[in-house]
Amino acid sequence: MFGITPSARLRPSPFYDSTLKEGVTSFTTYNHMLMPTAFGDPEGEYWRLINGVSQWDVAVERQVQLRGPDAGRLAQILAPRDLSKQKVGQGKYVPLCNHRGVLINDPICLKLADDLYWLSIADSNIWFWAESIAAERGLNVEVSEPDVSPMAIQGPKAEDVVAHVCGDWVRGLKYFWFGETEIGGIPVVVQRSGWSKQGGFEIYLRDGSKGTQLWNIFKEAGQPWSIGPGSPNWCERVESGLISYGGDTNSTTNPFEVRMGKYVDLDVPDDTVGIQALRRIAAEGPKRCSLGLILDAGEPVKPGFLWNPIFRNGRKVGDLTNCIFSYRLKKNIGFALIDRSCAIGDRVEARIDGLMQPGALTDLPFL
Ligand code: THG
Repeated sequence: MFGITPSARLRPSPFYDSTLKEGVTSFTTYNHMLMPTAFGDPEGEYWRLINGVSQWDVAVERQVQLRGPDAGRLAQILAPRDLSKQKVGQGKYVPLCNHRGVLINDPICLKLADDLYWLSIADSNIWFWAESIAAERGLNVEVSEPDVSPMAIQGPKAEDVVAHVCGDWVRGLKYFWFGETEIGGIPVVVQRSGWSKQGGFEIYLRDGSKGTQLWNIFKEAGQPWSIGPGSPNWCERVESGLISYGGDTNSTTNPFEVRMGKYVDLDVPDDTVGIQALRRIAAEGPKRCSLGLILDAGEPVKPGFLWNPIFRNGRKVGDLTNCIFSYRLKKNIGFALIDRSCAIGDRVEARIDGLMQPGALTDLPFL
């Protein structure tokens, strides 16, 4: 359709050549990089993730590294979730909020050592924010971006593939826990994680010059399980209720509204960014909540632009932040960010592409 002009602002992924070779057909932009989103067979890519094993270039999940004696203090200042019991080798999913309690990112925080943390970030600039906060609070910590690029191996067969490459120790990893190792001399971190609910691992490549080599090691090792290319899968993630920062959230969304309240600890230290606002929001009760919406229309609906308005009895009550035809449910489903007065079972209408689409509110996740 059109090309993309390279520039210094667009960082290449170490797996770019590999995904081209795999036949990538579209990309999206994320953290000033290109992320593959399709390889020409949407339904096949979906079922490969559900039934088999899928290999993803997710180098766009860039790392913000905190290193120094105050790294742990800085992590706790940035994240309104209690990190005091986080162990070396453990990851935690953390909301990051601004002074108004608005969600500004939702990274996984990896603790590599007492003085070394990575925030594996979603699509917003956290480096500037973290570095300024560290300096203004006089902390002894360096904020930087290390040479680290994640690749995901996802699906029910992922564990067999990763164990075949790395050894059986990976089978013992608990969710979000990780280990440091080498694969054919290539330094990596192997974590049980990934943006799907089908199980799997992320391999954080620590040498950007070895992307093609690492891709091919997993591609070859995965042949007995019919591994193939894929990407964070929109259909699967909506079915599974995974939130996309910047997709399902905007400049007004707080964590309580998008089912992230369980990752907020209101008793973190008072100098945590946003905690005063979060305590106030929690006390007043959030105004909106997230529910699922299942449309009556049985044929795939073209969602057009997202954040489609939702009406109940003719009054606007919220927004449909995504909408997709579910291959497993055979229905159009999406997330409704909606007024607290709405409840599971309510009948509503979403205006999509100029048409009113009736449906019912339901619990999340769908599956
Ligand atoms: N992996 C890594 N970095 C990432 C992502 C990832 N950075 C960007 C983005 N994804 C960050 N956002 C998420 C969102 C959800 C999850 C992980 C990262 C996730 N959530 C589970 C859930 O909601 O059910 C489990 C959370 C829990 O219970 O602790 O996995 O995918 N490296």
